[in-house]
Amino acid sequence: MKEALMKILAAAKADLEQAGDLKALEEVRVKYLGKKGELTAILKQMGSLSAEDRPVIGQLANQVRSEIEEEIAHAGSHLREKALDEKLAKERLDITLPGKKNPIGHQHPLSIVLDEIKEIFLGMGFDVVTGPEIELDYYNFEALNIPKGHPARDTQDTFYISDNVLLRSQTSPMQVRTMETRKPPIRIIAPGRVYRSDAVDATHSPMFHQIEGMVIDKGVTMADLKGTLEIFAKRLYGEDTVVRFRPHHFPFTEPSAEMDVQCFHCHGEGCRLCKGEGWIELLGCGMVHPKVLAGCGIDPEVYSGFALGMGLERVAMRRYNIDDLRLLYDNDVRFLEQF
Ligand code: 2U9
Repeated sequence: MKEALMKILAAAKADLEQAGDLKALEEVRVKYLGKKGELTAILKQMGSLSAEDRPVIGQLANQVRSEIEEEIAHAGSHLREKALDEKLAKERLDITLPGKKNPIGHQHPLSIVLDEIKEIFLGMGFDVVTGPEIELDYYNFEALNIPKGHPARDTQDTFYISDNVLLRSQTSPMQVRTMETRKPPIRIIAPGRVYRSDAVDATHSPMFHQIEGMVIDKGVTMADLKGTLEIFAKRLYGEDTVVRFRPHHFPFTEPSAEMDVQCFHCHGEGCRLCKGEGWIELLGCGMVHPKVLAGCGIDPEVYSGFALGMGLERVAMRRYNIDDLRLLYDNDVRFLEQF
């Protein structure tokens, strides 16, 4: 029994020498001191010893257990220190390295321009109204003085879902809905997506964005229209912007006009940028047709108003000199991150 105890002590020390990490150390502890360990097995045989050998062997066995436990404790503190050093070495943070740049998003150019336009009108006391993109024929055409069979319906190549339900081809329906629900004075802009059955090319898309506006009150005149829209153009393109109004026709406004801004590159002389015109079209506008007012329950004898409409893509493309509409919808980060 004595020789066996000495052998176990030597073997345990040898195994502890080989234990390279805390997991191996625990295996050595279990091998010798565990319930089924080699030293535990010896201690279980103590009962078979004579009365005179038992105390001697018992004392020796306890000495061997204590020595193995001390060796394990020593090896454990060494291995824990080694593990900590390895961890610190692995997780060493070189504070001289440049910080990791978290890529931040960019606003889409259409959103940048839309926010600017909204801010200008909000600054003039307008509200922003939004509404359904799937609309009734009534709000998209009839209420705008465009009865069934009117040629304006064809030119707009509208997406019909049924006889009376369609994808709105302009945001005008929101103005009709607002006139039905609010009493004048009304000052609103209606931005949003509109849909027309156009083949996709550098200047056309079946989905694009419009911003329309409307002012309804007592005594509103063409002078108010011109003054408001000139201020809008100056705030959008700069205080030295020059505008002009050309007579036009829309079924929902009378008189109607189109407003151009003088080419900021050639100041009206004509150049490549403005295709030799000297002027660049910005929006359409006009005095709200009396039939449209009446159709919405607003007495044209008491109230008058003006309306406007512009294409958001056109403004953005001109602002950023983008020559292909499709770039605005491709979601190509190489394009979008420039804004
Ligand atoms: C109501 C009454 C009048 C909205 C208007 C325009 C002129 C106009 C086009 C600009 C480019 C549409 O995106 S575009 O193709 N729009 O020129 N829109 S006046 O007039 C209204 C709207 C609603 C009840």
